[in-house]
Amino acid sequence: MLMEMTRVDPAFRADVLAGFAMRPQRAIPARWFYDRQGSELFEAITALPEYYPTRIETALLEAHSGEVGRIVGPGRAVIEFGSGSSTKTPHLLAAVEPAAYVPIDISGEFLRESAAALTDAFPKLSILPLEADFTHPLDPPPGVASLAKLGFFPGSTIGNMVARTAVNLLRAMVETLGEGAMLLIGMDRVKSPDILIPAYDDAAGVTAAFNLNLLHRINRELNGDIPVDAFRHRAIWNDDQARIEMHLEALRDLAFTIDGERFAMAAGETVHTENSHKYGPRDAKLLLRAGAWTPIREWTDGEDKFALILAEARASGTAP
Ligand code: AVJ
Repeated sequence: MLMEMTRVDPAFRADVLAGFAMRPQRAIPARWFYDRQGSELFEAITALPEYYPTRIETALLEAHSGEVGRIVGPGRAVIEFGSGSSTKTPHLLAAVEPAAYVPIDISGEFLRESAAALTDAFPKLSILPLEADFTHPLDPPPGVASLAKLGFFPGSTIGNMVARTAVNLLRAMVETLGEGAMLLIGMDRVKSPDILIPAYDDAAGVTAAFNLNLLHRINRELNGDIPVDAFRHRAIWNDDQARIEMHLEALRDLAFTIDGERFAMAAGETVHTENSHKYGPRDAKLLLRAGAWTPIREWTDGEDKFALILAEARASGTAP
């Protein structure tokens, strides 16, 4: 039988080996969650009763895409950063009437399937998927060079970055999207840990499976022998940094190898696998301004759980 061999991704290998060796806190960047299984588990998370962000953001897009369309006007290229399954995108595309749609995602197979599904819904739209890590600077496809751009960065993915990385990315987006660019971004609000913790530690254990899949992925792709059953998922509210942290905690003293390198962890030690920063109304706008975007309109749900913000790439003026 023919086995499909997964080539080793050198960036994944480097981040995992460095991450397990990191002191005082072991940490692996959250983008490595999204292999095929991880992308599917994330889709399952978005349907959980405890995970409110996707439902609220989708409802905000349903309710307000028309207004977004009136502000930004037709004929732009919509560039979506971290498109995943693109489930929220149809509302926006229908209202904005873009000339082209460029979904960017790190999970290529997933990206192409989602793009194909959108082609059926928007047969006349030029869809140009880009398999890339959008945290690095990138060039939009040559076909959209002359079009004004609308960046679309939903899901509060910006929350996965610490402030300085988020600001660097927002500034890189100004460069990527060019003259006259606008950005529609979703940002999750600060709220009670009684709501936040269950959203990241659901009763059905889907988020736990999503977090633990990272260890399975390491075993699959980097020839690891991590005893995955000896870890448990943890979701912690870090109030000082206004973020949910996900960790994988060793349940006993452990030893394992990854690509021939040996690691040991003591019972209770964790690997930090994700940050999900939350933003108050002023925090959100300050972050955008620091990233060279001027907020021009904001929509939230009745309970102010999640915000959708439209910004444009122009200086806010006034004194230096
Ligand atoms: C990728 C930012 C949408 O931080 O809420 C969901 C990922 N992690 N549950 C988030 C995630 C655990 C998620 N986003």
